[in-house]
Amino acid sequence: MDEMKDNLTKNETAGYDLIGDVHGDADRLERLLGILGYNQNEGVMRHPEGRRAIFVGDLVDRGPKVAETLRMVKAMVDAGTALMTLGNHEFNLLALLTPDGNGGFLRPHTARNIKNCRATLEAFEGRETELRGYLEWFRTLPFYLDLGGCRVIHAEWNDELVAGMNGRTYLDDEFLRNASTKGTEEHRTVEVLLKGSEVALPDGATYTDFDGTKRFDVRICWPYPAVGRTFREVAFGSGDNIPDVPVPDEIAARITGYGTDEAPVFFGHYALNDLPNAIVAPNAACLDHGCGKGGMLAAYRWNGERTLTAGNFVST
Ligand SMILES: [Mn+2]
Repeated sequence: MDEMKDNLTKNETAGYDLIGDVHGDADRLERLLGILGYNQNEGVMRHPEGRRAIFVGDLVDRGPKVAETLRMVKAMVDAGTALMTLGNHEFNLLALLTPDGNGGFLRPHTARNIKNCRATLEAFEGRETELRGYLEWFRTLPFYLDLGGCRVIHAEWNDELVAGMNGRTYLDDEFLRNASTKGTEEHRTVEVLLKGSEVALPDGATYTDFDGTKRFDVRICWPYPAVGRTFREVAFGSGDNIPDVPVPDEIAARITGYGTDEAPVFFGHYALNDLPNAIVAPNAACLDHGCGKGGMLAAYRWNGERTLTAGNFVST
């Protein structure tokens, strides 16, 4: 018990409920918050004991109720009953709708880019001003949360890149522009923190992911060092189709793993809908269980523990 208390900051003794990617499923979110003990009070979901919900990002796209999801979560953040980090889907939407100053947008309006945001764009058809308000809100959200006793990031925690942010935010126009431009440090930072490290398979090898999409890269299970392991072993998610050949040393050397002595880290993004829970390391858990892709919405009730436990997962 003492260890648990030590790991909660003084004003956060009530604990946190960390919530995975919602992707527009407002009904499931309301149900999950209900299971976690939150209830509606003056239009805002609140926990009677003062626990706070922490969203790992990706509220938008895919689901049937994107607008309702944003309304519910923003109300919680505004009232101080929740915190949120930005996901790659919010970042992409922001870039898609931010003019580049040359008649285009920071994220080009290709058919594929538009398709990825379709559910959100349709949800706000005729209500563009309201959507613009949410985009402004996204820009105020952090890249990551370091809450002392635990950390939250959308995809991958990387000490060096987090330190390299040096206090910059999405409100910085130049940051936003550079982050949308391949080859810049800002682009690399956003790619890793919000989408996670990927490595190319050797010699044109491919595999088919859960979506049926042919992939040339694998998403790396970054909490573990990659040295001495195969592509199948280092990949996130179901890997039977992934070639079981060693990751070349020069690539593996970049994936050093998440320190076993570090504070627990919570993330989303990887849609691990084939796992009952996703404590990938004693101090690292993935909360994206495929909500909006036919999977579940998951949460972890954190009370200050350094070693995560399956019994604290809740999903619906
Ligand atoms: Mn994501």
